[in-house]
Amino acid sequence: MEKNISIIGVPMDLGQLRRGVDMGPSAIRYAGIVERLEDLNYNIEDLGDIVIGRVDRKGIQENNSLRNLKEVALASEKLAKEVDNTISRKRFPLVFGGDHSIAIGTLAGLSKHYNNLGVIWYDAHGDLNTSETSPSGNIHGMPLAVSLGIGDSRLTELYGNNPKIKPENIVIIGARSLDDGEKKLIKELGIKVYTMHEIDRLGMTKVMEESIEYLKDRTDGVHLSLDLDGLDPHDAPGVGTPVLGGISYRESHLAMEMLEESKFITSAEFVEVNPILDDKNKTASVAVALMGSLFGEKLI
Ligand code: HAR
Ligand code: MN
Ligand code: MN
Ligand code: MN
Repeated sequence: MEKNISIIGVPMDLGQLRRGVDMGPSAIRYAGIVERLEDLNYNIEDLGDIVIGRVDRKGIQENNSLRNLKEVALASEKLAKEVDNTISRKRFPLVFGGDHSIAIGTLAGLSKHYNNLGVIWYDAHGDLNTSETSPSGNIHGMPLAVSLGIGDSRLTELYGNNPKIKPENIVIIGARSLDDGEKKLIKELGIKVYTMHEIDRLGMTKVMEESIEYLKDRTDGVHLSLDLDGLDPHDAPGVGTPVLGGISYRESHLAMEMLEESKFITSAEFVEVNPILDDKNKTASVAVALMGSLFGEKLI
């Protein structure tokens, strides 16, 4: 793992309807991420937070098929630039959300540096909706589709080349709430998915072994996009769209440890931490603990 890490906060809450997820980056910092990584001998630079435009409450409540599109697109551009610069400076971008719409910007920035960027999408959801298939109009349910070049051009074409990633370079882990349009897209594009069924059936060890094997030779960098709702709500209650029957805390540590051993993760983001819905900052603490494992913390 690159020993120089740059933290980028993205206090974005416009990709969905639950207030409070904009406080995610603060909650993660408050849970001690900088000290945790410094203790592992990383050089940490905190770039602060991307400025998110405000919309009036009416704009948020409006039943739009792409809610708050303008502000989400603007923030994505800013984030893309910051991520792009970070890689250019040979540092590891570590992005804190914010709702998952921010992955549009992260992946756009990363795409300037890789021809075959791998993506591990650790999530209860597929985030493969478009304005046509979305049941909610919430952009946080769309970032993976957008990055594949599918969806509104104001999102797919931001920050240059389109598409940003290829379907064969994606692995989704933890899915258990997929909309019909998402299932259809997964089949059409042949995206590799480990739903909770496969995790139950094979165990996390095998799931990670297979995922690493699958991505290892076909990619020139691998981004981890970890939505805290991939975990079971018992372990990560502070998320806007919890889904029962998720990945456990220990299984998640195992996954992070195996990714650390693989040595192929080149960027990461931890999203959907909502301290307002949380139980004493538990979810941010879980995020920090998982980052500990991802960056090489050992139990002994
Ligand atoms: N699939 C639903 C939608 O599009 C719910 C998406 C919830 N998304 C997240 N990100 N929390 O994974 O609205
Ligand atoms: Mn210390
Ligand atoms: Mn998500
Ligand atoms: Mn999710």
